[in-house]
Amino acid sequence: MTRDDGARVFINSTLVYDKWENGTAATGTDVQPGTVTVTLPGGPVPIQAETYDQGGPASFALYSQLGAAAFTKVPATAYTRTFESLPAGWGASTALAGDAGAFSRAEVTSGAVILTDSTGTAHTYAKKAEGGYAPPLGEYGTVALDAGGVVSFTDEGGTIYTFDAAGRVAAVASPAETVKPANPIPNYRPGTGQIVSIADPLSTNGGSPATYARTVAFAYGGDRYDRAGLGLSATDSISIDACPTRANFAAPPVGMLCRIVYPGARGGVL
Ligand SMILES: [Ca+2]
Repeated sequence: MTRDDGARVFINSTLVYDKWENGTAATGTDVQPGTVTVTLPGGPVPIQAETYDQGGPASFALYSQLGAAAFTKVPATAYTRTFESLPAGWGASTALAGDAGAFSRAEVTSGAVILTDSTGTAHTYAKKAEGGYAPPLGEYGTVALDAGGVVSFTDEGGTIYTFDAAGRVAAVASPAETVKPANPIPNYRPGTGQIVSIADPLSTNGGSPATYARTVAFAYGGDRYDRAGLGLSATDSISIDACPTRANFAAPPVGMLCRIVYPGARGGVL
């Protein structure tokens, strides 16, 4: 840590750094090793960091060390962000959201289930004293939790969203699909819930698993070609960014939508 003044840090709900006191450690790194050992399960874990300032300058930074390597400040890219594909103030067209991709995340709190749609708007379903959840004013969806706390949500049109344990969309089922399977098929990136492609079900090759000739692909800041699914050809390098940074421009923020590839496009450098 560097801190000015007090700081404490919890990793996976365990207090691992505890200097809730006045003082500065703005130059160099204040190490408090051996206080607590936390075994990390792999994958994202919650980090809670608290700080206060009693006066004068104020600063706060978290460092990590791998083996005997030098301490390095934990980069912003190491943190899992709440999924947000578009900047504030931007909206998603049907091509990005679609009827089948309107909700991207579910969060269970002690008093409510909060659903986030593809525009970043939160829909709070408050827990009722008699059981179940009350929809927000003007909405008529139904939220249910299974024994493991996994959320399923049925919107007013009958579309059923199932979320995984981390709150990301796991499956979307539309009632019309059983009659006339023509709805676009969204494909989500595991772990983040970002939509990576939307396929036209009528362009299926009939295989199992099926592949689709007509697919719109989405790439996000930080993606490489091999992750973005942008239709590589043999001459493309997977080591280049899906959204290359042009001279005099800043790189797209990590996780932010930066490229949409329509059917027939060839993967290549922008
Ligand atoms: Ca201070």
